[in-house]
Formats: sequence, C-alpha cells, structure tokens
Amino acid sequence: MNQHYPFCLPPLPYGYAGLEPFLDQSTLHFHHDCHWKTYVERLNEALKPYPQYHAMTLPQLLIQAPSMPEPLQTAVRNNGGGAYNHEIYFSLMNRPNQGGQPTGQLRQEIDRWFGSFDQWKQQMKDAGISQFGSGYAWLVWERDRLEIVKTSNQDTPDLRTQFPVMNVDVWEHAYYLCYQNRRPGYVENWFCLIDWKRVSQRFEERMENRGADFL
Ligand code: MN3
Repeated sequence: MNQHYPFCLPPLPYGYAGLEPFLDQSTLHFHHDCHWKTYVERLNEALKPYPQYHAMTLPQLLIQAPSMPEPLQTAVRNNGGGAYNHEIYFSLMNRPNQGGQPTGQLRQEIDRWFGSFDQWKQQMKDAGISQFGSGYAWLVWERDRLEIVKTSNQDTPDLRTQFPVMNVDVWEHAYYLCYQNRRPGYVENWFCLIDWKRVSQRFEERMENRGADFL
C-alpha cells in the first residue's frame, strides 16, 4: 500500500493453485492477470498527465479523488478502487484454513460487536450474498467499532473514517468459473481461505496506530 505512480501489479502471495479446491487456477489467472492488472494499468494511464498526484499512495489518491478534475476523478474511483480492493482481497487469503478462526484482539472485538464468531460470519455472509450486482462486503473499523459494510462496483469504504480490515469480492469474475451463479457457495468457501494470521496482524497494527494515516 506504500506504492505510488507508476503502480505495479503485486504478485499473488501464493501459487495459482494455492487456493484450490475452493478457487481454481483459471479463476486466479483471470482474476489476477487480467482483471486486477487492467485496473492498475488504467490507473497509471489516467494519472500520467497529472504529476501533482504521482507521489500519492492508493489510499491517499482515493481520499483525494472527490476534489480531482474529471475525468481523473472517475478513473481513480474505478481503477484506483479496483487496484486497492484487489490488493486487500488477495493479500488476506491463503491456503484453506480448515475452519480456522481469528484470535487475539480481533477476536475480542468480533465477539464484542457481533456477539460471537458465528454471528459475525452469518452477517458477513449475508452482506456478500445480498450485495446487488458487483461489489464487495467488508469488515471495517469505523472510528471506534467494527462494522460490516457493502460497496458497489469498485467503490471503497469511506477511507477517512473506516479502516478496511478485510473484504470479499463478489463480482461474478471472482467466482463464476468455479461456481457459476452460486454466489452463496463461493462466499461460504471464502471463509475457509481467510488468512486469519495476516488479518489479525493488519488489525492490530491499525489499533497500535490509532489516529495515524494508516490505511
Ligand atoms: Mn475482482
């Protein structure tokens, strides 16, 4: 997340077969090598004529986007959002966790704000399934509490007030090759791919930097 223009496509933190059997190699090839890559390339193209934005990180660009001139504003929202959202999604999955659950501070906050891990899971699942059309379901830290939010297309949560803890991509391109129209089956299996160690670490780092510009 500390990159700035020109942005590079980050490699997957696992092999293309690393998420099988829940997401197959074809899905990961298309999703990483085509979809995510295209967002990064289009973001770079859009930013090229605007050197005043070349030192900004993705979160900084997304926060600044509403004050940018058109058509840059729309390009950053869509392609900058696509680059940012996919980096979070892919970096927080790993080989099937066989029903693993969060521990430590994140687990305490999940229990505190959702009642239990199972209740959180159900609400997160419902959010992913009920997002109309393309988008994401997110677990965010909103000022002083955990919340589940949904976003459309490549919109991000409001990065001025919401720290994205994790997300699930519910665009059809994320699951169609494996699941066709069965989004609920994909979302259910996504829980088996969550890298709780990384998610917990990300959350705890954010908590230690409360109030700091850390997205
Ligand atoms: Mn996607």
